[in-house]
Amino acid sequence: MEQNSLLVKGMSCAHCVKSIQESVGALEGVQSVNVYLQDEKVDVEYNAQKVSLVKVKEVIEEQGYDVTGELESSSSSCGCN
Ligand SMILES: [Cu+2]
Repeated sequence: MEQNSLLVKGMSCAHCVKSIQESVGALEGVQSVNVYLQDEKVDVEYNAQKVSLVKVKEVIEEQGYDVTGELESSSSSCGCN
């Protein structure tokens, strides 16, 4: 399971939170979605075999928000694969 944090601009109320949670959460392979309105951050946990981060970003952008970046994966991976 991969975990990433995306920086998302344009979220302003509980409705925004809900629409992102529902649209991203509906993707196959997405395990959990946490939206932090104050931090303009969306944490997503997903199965990389089933869904890509690119797809997650697309879905957020389809809802009318801007994905401006991503934070390093919060799992303690060493990156050597
Ligand atoms: Cu809103």
